[in-house]
Amino acid sequence: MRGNKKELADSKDKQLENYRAHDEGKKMTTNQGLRVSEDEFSLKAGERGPTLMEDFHFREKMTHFDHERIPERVVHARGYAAHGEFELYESMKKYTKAKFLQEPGSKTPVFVRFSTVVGSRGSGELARDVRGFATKFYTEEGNYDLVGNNIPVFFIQDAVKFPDLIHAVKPEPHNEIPQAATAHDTFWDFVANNQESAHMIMWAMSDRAIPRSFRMMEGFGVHTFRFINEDGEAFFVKFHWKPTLGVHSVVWDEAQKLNGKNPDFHRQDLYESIECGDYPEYELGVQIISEKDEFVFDFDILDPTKIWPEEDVPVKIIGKMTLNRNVDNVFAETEQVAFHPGNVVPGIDFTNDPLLQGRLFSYTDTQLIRLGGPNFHELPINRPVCPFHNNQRDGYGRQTINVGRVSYHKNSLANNTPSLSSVDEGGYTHYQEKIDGRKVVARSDSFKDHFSHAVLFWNSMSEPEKEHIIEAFSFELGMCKEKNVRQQVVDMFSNVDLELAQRVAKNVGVQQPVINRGPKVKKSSPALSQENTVKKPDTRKIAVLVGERFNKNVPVIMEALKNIGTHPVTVGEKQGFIKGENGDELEVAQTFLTGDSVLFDSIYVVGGEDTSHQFFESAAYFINEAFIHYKPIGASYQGRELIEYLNLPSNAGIVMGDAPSEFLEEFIKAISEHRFWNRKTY
Ligand code: HDD
Repeated sequence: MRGNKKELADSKDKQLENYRAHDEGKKMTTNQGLRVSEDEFSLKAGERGPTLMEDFHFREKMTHFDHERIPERVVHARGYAAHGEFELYESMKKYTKAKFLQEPGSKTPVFVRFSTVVGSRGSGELARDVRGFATKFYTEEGNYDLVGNNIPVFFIQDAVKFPDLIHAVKPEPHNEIPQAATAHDTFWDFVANNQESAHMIMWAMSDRAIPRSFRMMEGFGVHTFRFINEDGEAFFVKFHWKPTLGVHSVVWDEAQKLNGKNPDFHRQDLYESIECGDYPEYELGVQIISEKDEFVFDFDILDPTKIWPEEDVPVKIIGKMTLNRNVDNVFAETEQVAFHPGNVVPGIDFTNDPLLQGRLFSYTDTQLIRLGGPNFHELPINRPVCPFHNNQRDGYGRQTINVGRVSYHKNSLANNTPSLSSVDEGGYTHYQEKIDGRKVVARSDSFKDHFSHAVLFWNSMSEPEKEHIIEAFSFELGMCKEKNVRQQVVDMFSNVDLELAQRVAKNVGVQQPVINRGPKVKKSSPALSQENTVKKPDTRKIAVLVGERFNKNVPVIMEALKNIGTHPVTVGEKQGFIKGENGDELEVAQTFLTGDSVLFDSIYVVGGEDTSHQFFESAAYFINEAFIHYKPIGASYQGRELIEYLNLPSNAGIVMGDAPSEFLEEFIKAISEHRFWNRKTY
């Protein structure tokens, strides 16, 4: 397809329309198209007799049901996805010939699946875990998949260790405990004995591993890839997704509670944001290093446990992805989508990163078992939007009807078609990197420094972020039963920072290390700290705690909050309508039973003149929770009395006021701040 811009942007949606079935208002039939007259009672020999084999409708319905499940992904089983488009800001012609990166303003349809790594398909979404961030670009030259994570480095350097890593992190095999958690002995035993994981562990213990929303996390291609331009010149490249809402997280206590209050918190947030038009946006950035600079850094640029500090290699923003459509059917799209880091287009190629090289095998292999055969590329969600022709044939579930008798290359019966494409015609050619070496089972010496970037990360954290990391280590190791494992990990991280290791040691009852044998790194990278992220109030959810005879300004303030793009939600004692002092009505959207402070970014307490003691008790619980989670709290009218009565130990992030415009100005500033780490909570 070599269509115009608009056609390309809509091409995936149009293609999917051919496969959509609209069942509503239709007659029920069997899968053979036979109209069904009864779907409640099976065919029996007598009213109270046994069901008969000849009831083909029963057999078909039951058989299909019995086979509804497919194996979940061996990792990243719990995920959620959406459609969208990628728009290019600036041509990348200088670096790559990839067609979708040539013309500013061009739009490419995308499908993005976010996921946790460790848990099963039904697990809670607020696990402390890496998040998958996989994007399929349906380009006119074929599908390009950027299969990344929200953390820019990985646990291991060579793919051959991936099964070991995953065996260690998954629930322990003798009792299948714990679900969706790294806080257990086998994982930390792996870490201590595979110290290349040090840098990634620092990220996993940081707030990055408990994101507030899929909409508020970065994405990274992790590996170093290659760009190749029309002239055959190559560049090393790393990919970044930067959310326009900034990078934000929840606190660990909140994450654990959220898993109970709403284990679907992240998917619901994504789904509802798209439904209400708060489309998630991420800018695409690239870091580029020319081939001649391959060896100028003090780390190996192919090592997937290293970052390219943004201050040294700036991230060039080249386009924006907007997610603007939810799927129609989660199984058909989200579950059956098959990503593969090896799905590339001309102008994008691999490097010798041994982790990437191994991934190139694993993804097709896993789809074969998960999707039941080699034809998964024919599933609607996986089909490229450009035509595809080759001599591959048959296999389970084959849908394409290849016409003609020729299914081999070369041939004369079909004029030697499907024919090959020259480079000029868009034929893919692998970059001709010169390789000179012996076949060895080895790790390059340049991959052997495991701690410098872990220290760089630690140095870059703000004080509150450092505290959270210490708490996370203390929680995780605290859940390990083997003292020896706890001791090994503490000793390992004394190579990063002695105080970190000592404080964790104290918390988990092992000996405090006394020497830091790690690298002496003074450098920091401000881009790594969430303190320096974008802060704005947009799309934030505010619980408005409101009761009978509320102040007449409450609806006015709520309207103003809506107008600036936040989502105020009324929370009260009972569902239904309540009356204000001037007779105005407000509908209570959630009760103290169905809502909870952890489900909101902020709370606004207004109460009412006729609220019960019970209201005050429930509101006090909300306020206390929001307070210990460092959230902005606003209060007006009777709400102010309640806050004063509670006598909280700090007023950081607490905005009180009755005059709407002054109150709003301060409160909105507080909401943008997201959390008040300087709040004393005890
Ligand atoms: Fe992987 C899935 C990301 C290393 C083997 N991986 C998977 C998904 C993401 C990543 C986002 C879910 C895709 C989806 O939503 O369907 N994986 C990564 C990143 C890695 C990484 C960023 C390191 C930089 N993975 C990695 C290695 C191997 C695998 C080293 C094996 C050699 N990954 C798989 C897999 C999965 C997978 C087993 C499971 C389901 C699937 O592929 O489709 O093949």
